Amino acid sequence: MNFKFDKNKINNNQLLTIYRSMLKSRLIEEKMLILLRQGKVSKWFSGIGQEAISVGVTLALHNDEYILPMHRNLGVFISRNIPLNRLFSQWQGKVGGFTKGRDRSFHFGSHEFHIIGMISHLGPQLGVADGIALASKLKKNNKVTAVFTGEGGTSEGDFHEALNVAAVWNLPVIFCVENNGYGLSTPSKDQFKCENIADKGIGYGMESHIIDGNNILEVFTKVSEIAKDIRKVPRPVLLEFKTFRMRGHEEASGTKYVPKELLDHWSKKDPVENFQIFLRKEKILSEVMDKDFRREFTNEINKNLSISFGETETKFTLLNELNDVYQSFDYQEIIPNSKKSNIRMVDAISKGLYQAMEHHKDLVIMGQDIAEYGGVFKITEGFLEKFGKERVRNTPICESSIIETAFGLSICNIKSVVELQFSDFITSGFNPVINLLAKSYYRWGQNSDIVLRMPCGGGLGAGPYHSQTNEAWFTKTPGLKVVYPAFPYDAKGLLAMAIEDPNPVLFFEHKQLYRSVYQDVPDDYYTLPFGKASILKKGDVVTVICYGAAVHWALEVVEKHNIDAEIIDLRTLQPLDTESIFLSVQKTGKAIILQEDTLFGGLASDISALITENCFEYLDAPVKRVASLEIPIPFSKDLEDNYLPKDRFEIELQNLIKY
Ligand SMILES: Cc1ncc(C[n+]2csc(CCOP(=O)(O)OP(=O)(O)O)c2C)c(N)n1
Repeated sequence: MNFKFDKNKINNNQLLTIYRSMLKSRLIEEKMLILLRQGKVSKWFSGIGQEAISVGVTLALHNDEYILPMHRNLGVFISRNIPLNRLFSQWQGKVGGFTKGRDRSFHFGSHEFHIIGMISHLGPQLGVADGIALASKLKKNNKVTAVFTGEGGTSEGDFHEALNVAAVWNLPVIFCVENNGYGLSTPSKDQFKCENIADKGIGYGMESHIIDGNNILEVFTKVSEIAKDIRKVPRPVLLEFKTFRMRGHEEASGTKYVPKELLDHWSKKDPVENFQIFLRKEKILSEVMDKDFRREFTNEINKNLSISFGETETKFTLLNELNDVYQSFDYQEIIPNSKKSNIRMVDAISKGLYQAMEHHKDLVIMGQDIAEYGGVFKITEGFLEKFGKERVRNTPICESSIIETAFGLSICNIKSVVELQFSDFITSGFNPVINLLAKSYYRWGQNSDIVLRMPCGGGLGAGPYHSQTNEAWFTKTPGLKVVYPAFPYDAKGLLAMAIEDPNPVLFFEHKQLYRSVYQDVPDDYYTLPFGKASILKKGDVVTVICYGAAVHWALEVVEKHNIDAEIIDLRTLQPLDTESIFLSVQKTGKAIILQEDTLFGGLASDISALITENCFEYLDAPVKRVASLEIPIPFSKDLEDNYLPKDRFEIELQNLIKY
């Protein structure tokens, strides 16, 4: 035997439960390897040799505590007793799985089993765990969250951010690093420089431990103790489990690059075999019992496989797919009373957010410098005093992790608003927006009840990294909603709507409009519907389609030349009010689209294509797009003025009228 097993106070029944979970995982794996060779499952990431970690961690937690496993953690699913037929169907993309055939292997979550599965990008799991743990803290339910990653995944920025946020906020998360020697073909020495991953805990101000990941009783006992303690004193703990990956990264890739001596060494430390020998020696497990368990599991596996094989294949139906991209909800317009005040855009957004915080008692807002400082644009000034620091959260500079945290909150039914200091900085949190927020509802029914506030736009001489208007990065991603108001009244009502909506919304706030545009705005809380453009001016000779700051340029130019133009302010870009656009173009016969973004691949291109496809017979001229130059937005005034499209719009509009 290669371990010293210490039973501590674990009773015989518990010892057998632990053994059964490991054995069942092993037998399923062995079966999967056969099915893979027969082409009956598509890919398999083996956890053979690592079962003690998945099983030990899961059994150390309460069944209603969330676990976020990775691709080798079958033992988590088995220890939570997920019906095998559902797992098998999931792996074959069948209807009985967890994703309606939309995602593969362990890429799903299940609230019923308190498991949140991974996306392919590895690292984001860690930040999502922060969000679930934050929800536990806010709800004061003394629960622990455990999240897994491989040692390869610890090289990702997400790992650093998630640990940092968890440490700063004292979140009750157990970060479980399975150090199995290789990340695909890359050995640990090429992955990180320090001797132990656990050493990184010091850098985050976090308790950390090294655990023998092949010794199930060490895993179970240590994690049980730590979890018990964290429930009393919430804090993150980093655990490094030393283990080894006994098979290839995935089955097709093999293990040619792994020295044979390493495989030989670790095969002697097989967690299932060694534990079986121990239980036999201790006379807790007899040979007959062991055979019975194996027979029982083999029967269970075969029976559930035949259920799953017998299931029909998932079939494509257009409406089924399209209807699952966004969560539907019952929209009730909230109409304000008539009292109004003349306020700026910045005040409208601030008031809208403030009233939303009153309206939704759990709503949490997060962002850099938003608490005492009130945010760089002062939108949240005074919020901390009114709503307290649990709900108004200053964040470290960790865009990715904070957006992942917001997703974790949503998993626990808590709405959140994240303020990006500038919309430009969303690039540092792009992955979770595109891959978690946009796709989770379609993949496994998990909505992202999150609003990302995006102060954006040029005209203020702020240079290439504080002036972009990057809405087109998101309008092309199914699953996201994109709002871009141009007036205080719209901004307040649409922000309230964005927060009411259970889907992820990117809410663009043009910085140049913050303090330059005034309007009479209802004092009360109210909502405005998405997907309804506003016709700012009726006209017969040309339709001008615009949004954001461009709306004000269009109004100015049209007024200056006294043009009989119909001006449409889109207000929301996704959903897009195509009906208003088409009706107007069918009347005027001419359309010009003005956008602040650079031309190629911007929203104007799609609107132009839509008009051409749907209103061709009504057109008296080619549809015209006017946009910023195809260069990064420059800093100094003359460069920026010429980059922006306002002057070119003035010329092009007149050309179009003359056409
Ligand atoms: C962001 C990202 N980069 C690369 C990959 C491809 N990839 C998938 S798993 C993997 C290795 C992961 O290694 P590790 O975290 O140690 O986990 P292990 O597979 O060893 O369990 C790689 C490179 C990915 N999925 N996501």
